[in-house]
This record gives sequence, C-alpha cells and structure tokens, in this order.
Amino acid sequence: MTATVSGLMAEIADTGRDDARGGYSRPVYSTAEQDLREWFSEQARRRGLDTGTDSNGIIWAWWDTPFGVRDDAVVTGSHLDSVPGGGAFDGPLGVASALAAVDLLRERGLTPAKPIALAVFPEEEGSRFGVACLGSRLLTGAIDPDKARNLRDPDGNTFADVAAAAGLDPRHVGPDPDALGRIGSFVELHVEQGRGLIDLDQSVGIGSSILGHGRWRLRVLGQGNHAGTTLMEDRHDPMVAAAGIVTAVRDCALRHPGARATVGRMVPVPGGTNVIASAVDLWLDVRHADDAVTAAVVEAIHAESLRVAAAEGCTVRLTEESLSPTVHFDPALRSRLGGLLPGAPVLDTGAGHDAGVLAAALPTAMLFVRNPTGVSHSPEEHVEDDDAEAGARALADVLQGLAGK
Ligand code: HGY
Ligand code: MN
Ligand code: MN
Ligand code: MN
Repeated sequence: MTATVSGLMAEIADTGRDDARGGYSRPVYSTAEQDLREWFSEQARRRGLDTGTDSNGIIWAWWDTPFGVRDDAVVTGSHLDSVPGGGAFDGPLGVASALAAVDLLRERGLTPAKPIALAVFPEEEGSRFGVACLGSRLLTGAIDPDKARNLRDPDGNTFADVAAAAGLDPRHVGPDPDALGRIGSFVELHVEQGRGLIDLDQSVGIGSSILGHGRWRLRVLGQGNHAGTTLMEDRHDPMVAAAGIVTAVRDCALRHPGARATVGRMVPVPGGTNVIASAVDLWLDVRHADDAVTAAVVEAIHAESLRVAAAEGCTVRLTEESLSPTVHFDPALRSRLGGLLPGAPVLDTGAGHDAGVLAAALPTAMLFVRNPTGVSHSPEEHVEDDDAEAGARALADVLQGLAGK
C-alpha cells in the first residue's frame, strides 16, 4: 500500500495544535513531539525498516540491502519539532515525504544496492533549548556535549534532565563517528520558506546554499522598581532601552545590504504589570551570505545597543548562543540531483537546516517543495497536495538514483 504525503500529513494534523497562537507548537521532547516521534517509528516499522533511536535522540529507520552491510548509505530525513505557532510542513513534510518515497520505491520494485535510511533529528528549531539543529550538532561534534547538557529551556529545565526523561542517557550525547561513517550522502526535503518556486512556477527545487546565521542574547540591565512610586525622571527602565535596541537592530541590518536581523523574542524580568523591569532579555537572529558581514552587523548592533542603553542609564551584555557559517552544498551531489531531476531549478535558502550541519561532515543536498504562501514559521505556511506528491516522487527518483542498481 503506497501512502501519499498528504495522507500521512493528515494523520498528524491534530498533533501539537496551538489554539492560542494558531499553528503548531511541538517543542522537542514535548508530548506533541514525542507523539510524532512514535508515529514516525510506527510508520517505519510498518514498512519493515529497522528502527531505533540513538544516544543523541536521532531516530534512524534502515532499509538494508540483501547483504546487510550498513555502509555508504543514502539517508533522507528532517525534523518533527516546530517553532512556537509554526506551520504544519516545516520538518514533517520531509519526514512524511521520506516515508512516501520508500513506498514509491517499493512499488517500483527497487532492491537498493546501497542501504537507504530515514532519519529524524531532534531540536532542529532550537525553540526549546536555544541552539538550532542540536541533534545534528551533537552527532557531528559541532557542539560541546557539556554545553548541550547544561542548556536550559524557558522553564529552567536542563537538556540533560529533559533528555533523560525522554529515555536518553545524557552522559552519552555527543559525537557519533560510527553513525556518520555509515552515511554516504544525506538529502533533506523541506518546504520552501520563501517565494523562489512561486516565482519560478515550479513544484520542486534543488538547494544550493544555506545563508550563514547565528543567535545572540542581549541582556539589558536597568533598575527594577515600583511602577507607581518611581518618578519618570528617576527611572533606568531596560524596557525603554530595549525598545530602542529593537529599532537599532533593524537599522543596522538595513545598512548592510542582504543582511537579515530579527528580534523575535523579548522577555522582561521579572515581568510584572506594575513593575519596572530590572532586566530585559532579547534574542537576536542575524543572517548573511558573507559570514564577515554577519559579524559586522552584530558588532554594529552591539555598539548601538550600548549607546541606546547608556542614554537610559542601563547597560547591555551580549552573549553568542550559536553560529552557523554559510553552507554551499556538495557540487558533485548537487549536479547528480540535477541529472536525476532534469529541469528542477536551483535555489538558495535563508533558513537553517540539519542538512546545513551535516554538510560539514558528508556530501549533503536539499530538495525544496513549493509553498504557495511563501510564508513560514507561521500558520500560513502551506503546500498543495499535488506539489507534496511531486516532492515525494522527486525524492524517490533521487534515492533510486543514488542507491539503486
Ligand atoms: O531558523 C531557521 O532557519 C530554521 O528554520 N531552524
Ligand atoms: Mn525546518
Ligand atoms: Mn524552521
Ligand atoms: Mn530549519
């Protein structure tokens, strides 16, 4: 029985709905994301794939060759966690398409000459612990395991405690050269998070590069006090400084063509309506194709922030949380995909992906599927059924081309 992508997506359409924000909130190791992990594992087992979760929380589902040697495998997959109030497709589309592609290949009677594996990576969004692609960073050694273990979620839970509650042994997270050594190439299918394929009027595109990006925390320190008894002229209000800093972030980005800088999250401390905050945490997301420009934008924002804060009698502390250099996908693999998908356009992307982390360790490529709204990290994100099935067919063609006889 061949499942369609839209049929598989319909099965998980109610998991992790966020009625307050709209869209989905599926933080890593939350009940919703755990339900999706279990759904995927069941789907994989139903297809006879040898399925298990490794010490980093990555789920692997293996379609072995008749000889059973797990070497030079062709791997595809994505993630099931989401941003708060995210869309249905960012992550799950790649996972559902991988399952549907296996069905299509079985229907075509393929006996893989190389093993094919499906993979689901935890904490791709970094929405719970603040570091994007945490699972693939642990796998490849791109993050220190101790730093990972001590990351905290907004409720103060450490990654070690949450991972342990999810059944992992936090002492064993970290680089896994054996797992990496089994992979010959990795191809991630993902909903496009922009307008490229709309403007090209195409269903599927091939990834060329991922914009370098990073995350920083700006802590603005002021003088907490009573909202009623503190005269305006006596205040050192970090919220006022923070408001000026958010505008400065936009202005610094505009002064560097091609740069993108966002403050998507701002948390006053202690956060009482009748309390002048003592501090405000802002999280900064800065991206540019040239890593030196990203650094220059952050430097300009830091300098501006110090000036704006000083004018309010406040100070600012900047902390780097994660950094991902610009990634150009493997040219040889990319041209092989071009041969397997004639006419598919090549796209760069401003969004980060596990494929971007794995690209540092092995030949990696991406496929994108048209999103007719061009909007992502939002309930408006969408994929039409026909495009979703076209994506699964394209992925099946790629897997067959890379792993077939
Ligand atoms: O932030 C990103 O670009 C990705 O969606 N995690
Ligand atoms: Mn994603
Ligand atoms: Mn995302
Ligand atoms: Mn992503």
